[in-house]
Amino acid sequence: MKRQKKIALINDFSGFGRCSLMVSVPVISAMKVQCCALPTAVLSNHTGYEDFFFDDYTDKMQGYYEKWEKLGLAFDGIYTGFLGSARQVAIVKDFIARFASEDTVIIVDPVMGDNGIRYATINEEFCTEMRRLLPGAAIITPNLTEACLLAGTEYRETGADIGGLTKLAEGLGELGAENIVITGITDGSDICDFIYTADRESVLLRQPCGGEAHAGTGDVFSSIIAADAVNGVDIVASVKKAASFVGRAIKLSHEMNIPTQDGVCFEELLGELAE
Ligand code: PXL
Repeated sequence: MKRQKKIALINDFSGFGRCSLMVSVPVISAMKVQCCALPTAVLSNHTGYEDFFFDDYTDKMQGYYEKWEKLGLAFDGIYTGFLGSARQVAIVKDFIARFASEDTVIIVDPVMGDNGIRYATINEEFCTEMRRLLPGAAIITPNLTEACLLAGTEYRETGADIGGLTKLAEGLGELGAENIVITGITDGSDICDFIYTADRESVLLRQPCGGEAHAGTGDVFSSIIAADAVNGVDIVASVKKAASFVGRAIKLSHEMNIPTQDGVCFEELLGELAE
């Protein structure tokens, strides 16, 4: 009998804008993996909009997951995304110490910025703290901006420069991450994803860019990676699947005139992930 896998999702709840938990829960559920959500913050909409309501959950998280501990919960995967404060890094580490077994896969999406710019709530201290989540992470999924912030190097659009990307990923490997997936690298009219595997092989995947960058695509991408990871899917195959799904979602969102801030209309394609 197949045992259904279970992931703890440590991420914010942004009511509008198709990102974080509002994306991860449907995507991972469609892939038949059970989702258990630990909110890091509650927002009316993501921070890419001019104004947003922001309720930081830093002081509530521990009391919340202590009840999970009382329930005796255990997880096949722990997937972390947007954190509401630098202090939450220590809280997430405590969560991992309490809930991860040897077999638990840790997936860290170090949500910090895009296009060389930090998100509104992310400061320098936060980036420094975030490095502490890399040891023990089986997979990390930074975009190029986040990879540079973690490595402490200046942001530079690398294009498909495998040498430069390998060097960047090596630095993140030295900080403790096992598989490093650098997402959404623009190279001319293509969009590339770079994988620096646990065996320290460099793999670059590319596809034609289907439209303008949309908010929340990193969350769709990492959610697919997380669901596959707990099911033991090979990382390169998983990145191919995630990149293809996100690419099609961007193309469809362009055709359906979805504003870029409002995320991608992944709902239209969700059924495909169940196959
Ligand atoms: O999609 C990344 C993300 C997640 N959560 C919040 C955000 C963003 C990006 O802007 O603001 C709250």
